Amino acid sequence: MQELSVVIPTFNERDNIQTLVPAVLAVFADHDIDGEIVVVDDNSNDGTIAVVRALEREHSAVHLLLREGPASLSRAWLEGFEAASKANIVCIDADLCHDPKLFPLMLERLNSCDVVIGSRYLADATSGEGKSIAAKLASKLGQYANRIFLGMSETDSSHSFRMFRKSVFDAIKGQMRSEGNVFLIEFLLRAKRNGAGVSEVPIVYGERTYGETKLRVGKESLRYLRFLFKSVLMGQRA
Ligand SMILES: Nc1nc2c(ncn2[C@@H]2O[C@H](COP(=O)(O)OP(=O)(O)OP(=O)(O)O)[C@@H](O)[C@H]2O)c(=O)[nH]1
Ligand SMILES: [Mg+2]
Repeated sequence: MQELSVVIPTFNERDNIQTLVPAVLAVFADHDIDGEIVVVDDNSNDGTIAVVRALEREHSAVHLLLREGPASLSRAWLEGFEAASKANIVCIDADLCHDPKLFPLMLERLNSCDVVIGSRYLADATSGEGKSIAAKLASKLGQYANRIFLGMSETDSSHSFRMFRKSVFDAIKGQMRSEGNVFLIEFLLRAKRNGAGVSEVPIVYGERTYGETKLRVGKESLRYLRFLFKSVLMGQRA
């Protein structure tokens, strides 16, 4: 039986988390996975907390981790990974853009590598049209820059949908510095520099139906440029 902690950061995702948690539990049951779900919430004010508390009461595999202090997606990932009790971790957005039915394939891949990324850019992947042009452009340019300046060979080095051995996280967690989405690139860079083997699977990247995006492209791009500049200056390549 394979172990899996599913870490889901949430900020105002009531309608999505209500659908996602049962879908994840169904994948655990159908594929005989020894799984748990860790929802890391930043004090949502739309009823997300009440929904997750009710799911927590109903299913022993569901846990709610309520963050303290200022909201931070990167801190939510960090604290969620830290709280995960299983040998493998998968990081997934709450907004139903990532399909938990891919977990068994990703787990199988983990038999021969340490990190599996759900890629939006592999040949067989498909991506919804819902994102802004700025978000799409920033993501694509970031992929090129990561390849050229950081020596990353992956097609999607910045995506949140990824599975990894807990030991990969444990080895690098003390070095993680980035805030926001750059956390994901720093995670991969440090994991690779630490010898982790990385594989990618193509995904169908869905569209957000309920709730609003929290992504601020301008702010995230500035954070990214700072990170890139620092990494290049310090000679940090994959
Ligand atoms: N705990 C926590 N979760 C957050 C925070 N910001 C975003 N999230 C969650 O992180 C995930 C990704 O956020 P999104 O707003 O979907 O960002 P995105 O996927 O880049 O953009 P869209 O899919 O276009 O909305 C979702 O599950 C959000 O609820 C935060 O500050 N704290
Ligand atoms: Mg999203």
